[in-house]
Amino acid sequence: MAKTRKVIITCAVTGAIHTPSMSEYLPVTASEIAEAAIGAAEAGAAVVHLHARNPEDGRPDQTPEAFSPFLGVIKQASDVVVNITTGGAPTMTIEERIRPAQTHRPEIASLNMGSMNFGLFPMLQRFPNLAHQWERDYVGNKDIIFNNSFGQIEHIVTTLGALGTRFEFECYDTAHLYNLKYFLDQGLVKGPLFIQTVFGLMGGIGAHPDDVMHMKRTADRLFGDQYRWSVLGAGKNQLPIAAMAAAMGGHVRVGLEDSLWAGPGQLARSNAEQVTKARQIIEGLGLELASPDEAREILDTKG
Ligand code: KMH
Ligand code: ZN
Repeated sequence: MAKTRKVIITCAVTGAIHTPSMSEYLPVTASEIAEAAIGAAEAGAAVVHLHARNPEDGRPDQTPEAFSPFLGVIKQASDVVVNITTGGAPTMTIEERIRPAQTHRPEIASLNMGSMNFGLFPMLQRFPNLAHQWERDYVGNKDIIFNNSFGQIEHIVTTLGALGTRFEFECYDTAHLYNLKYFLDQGLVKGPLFIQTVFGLMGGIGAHPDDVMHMKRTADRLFGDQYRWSVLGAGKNQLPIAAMAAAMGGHVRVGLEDSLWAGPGQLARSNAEQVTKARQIIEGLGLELASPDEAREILDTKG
């Protein structure tokens, strides 16, 4: 009998883009982040992508110490694959961004494959009543450039690669796939590459089905069978993009980092709620969820 294809759900539980006033369900404290990650794993996520926040006001916090309390709790409770951000927040320096992964040596770290404008400001129209001034300054900033130069990318792959960390290569446009191809050709990264194609963020590629097809075709042409394809749709695009990719052989990422929503005008009450919705789509297509150990095998995290 043919084996059923296994689909990896990654859950990005809090991120650095959404702010606490946008949703009371956004995890902020270490215990909220731990609870959200464990809940997502119990609902079917094989990988959790993690950022930390200052518990006082919810600001992104990229100190290694901010990650320690929830990493310990998650490890105790679950065998979920841990993925630590090196993106941090687009306002942080590369040295700040790399430190949590350098310190905690996760199985996976995110790696953003190119610089781009980061247009958070349209969100201000949807959330005019942000409680903190820092939130208004951050979201309202029209000059955010997400800096990921070739030198910075090389610094991350060599520093973290030497520690045995594998990468979630975040590609927000086709140029980022070509950048990744350069690093592959130079022998600085090795397959299977876990490529997270990102759709619908202002500054990156759109979220039209043609955009998804174009990214996939380009990745197929550049990487053949040397990559594992996953998708992330921002905001309302989250589940439609997940459904498309799951049907086309991809893996999916959900979580409150990428979308606060469970449906039109309906805030997701937890990360687990979004994982459950993705799971229903995947299982409805006759596919199976990958367990954490199956994800390790698919992504070759053990090298
Ligand atoms: N917020 C996502 C669109 C990172 O943490 O390295 C991208 C992200 C970046 O997850
Ligand atoms: Zn992230």
